[in-house]
Amino acid sequence: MASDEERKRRGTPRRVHKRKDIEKQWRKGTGRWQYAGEGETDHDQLDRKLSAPRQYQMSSEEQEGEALVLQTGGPTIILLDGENELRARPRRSTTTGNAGATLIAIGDRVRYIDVGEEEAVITHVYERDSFLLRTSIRDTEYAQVLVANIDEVIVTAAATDELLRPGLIDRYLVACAMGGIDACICINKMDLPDEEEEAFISDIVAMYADTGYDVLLTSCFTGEGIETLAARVHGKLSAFSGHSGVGKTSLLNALIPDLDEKTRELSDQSRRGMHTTSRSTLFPLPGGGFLADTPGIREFGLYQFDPLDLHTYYPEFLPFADDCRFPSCTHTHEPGCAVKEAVEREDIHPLRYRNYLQILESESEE
Ligand SMILES: Nc1nc2c(ncn2[C@@H]2O[C@H](COP(=O)(O)OP(=O)(O)OP(=O)(O)O)[C@@H](O)[C@H]2O)c(=O)[nH]1
Ligand SMILES: [Mg+2]
Ligand SMILES: [Zn+2]
Repeated sequence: MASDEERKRRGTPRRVHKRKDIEKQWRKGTGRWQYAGEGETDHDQLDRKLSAPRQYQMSSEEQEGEALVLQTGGPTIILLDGENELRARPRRSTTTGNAGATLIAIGDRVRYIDVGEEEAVITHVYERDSFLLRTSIRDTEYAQVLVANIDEVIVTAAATDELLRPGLIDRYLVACAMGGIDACICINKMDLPDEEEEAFISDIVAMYADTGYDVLLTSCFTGEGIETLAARVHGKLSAFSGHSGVGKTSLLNALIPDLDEKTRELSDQSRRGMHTTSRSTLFPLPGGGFLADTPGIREFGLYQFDPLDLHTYYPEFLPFADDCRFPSCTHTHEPGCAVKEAVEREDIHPLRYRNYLQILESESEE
């Protein structure tokens, strides 16, 4: 429910409790104010209408076509029929089947009208089957859809101390699971680690493989794993997502000959936090399918996070969670916690448990 202040701003009346005199007074007034009776008041109805996605009415069937959104975060580009592309813009009356802040994301299916001069106007955005959402860590009210309707997100990291952060990988995996998208993991720059680092990486690979995630190891420099990656994305809609500098754009260039997207210059390597890719783009793959490049993300908040749900996104916790003494166990401090016991026996990888605790802690700070 909206706060009183917010209602004042929107001009929505304050909720009035059911009382006979008020009810009568309203009935004398305009129909709009009539009391709705049990359960829902007119105010509730109005609130519901305001927060519901706008309904779509097709303007004219011959005039409109369907398209796939290929690019956002610069000019919006839509793909019409598998070949032709148009620059597109939403109009003020664009309707959507989706609640939430992001009107158009890559992977969205839309209806459009060709308005000439190689421009299109988007009239409607279809409801999304799945989406990858992120919020700003500081402002968790506001969610951004990074990609929509994607078959698989390739959570990308790199084989260096700084860029192999299982904590961030876990956040991505949880966000994908929350949004209904399959995920796999790609560790790039496998030409870099020495023997000792390789042992650490093998441990991480085994940890994720044990929980059921596929892990691909790649190098854009030696070509290691590129064919496996190509087979993985063939014919699907996939997206790279991960920290800036892990080599998402480089991988894309390796998979799509002649693409030549801009990657970070070697001399810029030390400039931390510099993002080379600033827009999200879906590129057609040579053998069929699409692959998205997205801007690197350093911080990643989870939208509508419920601490009691987090363990459901850790598949290897589930068999133990049933045996916890308390049904609402958060697996942090509770006595008789079977998850914690499993961590002690190393039936659950301690690093995964540490990531779980970190996500819980950071998402509970407000
Ligand atoms: N050693 C090594 N370096 C790589 C590899 N792949 C990419 N790089 C380098 O890593 C740097 C970052 O690569 P990008 O492809 O720009 O990384 P990105 O993930 O697209 O970064 P953002 O666009 O900022 O999110 C570049 O200097 C690449 O040349 C690799 O397999 N091995
Ligand atoms: Mg990039
Ligand atoms: Zn527990």
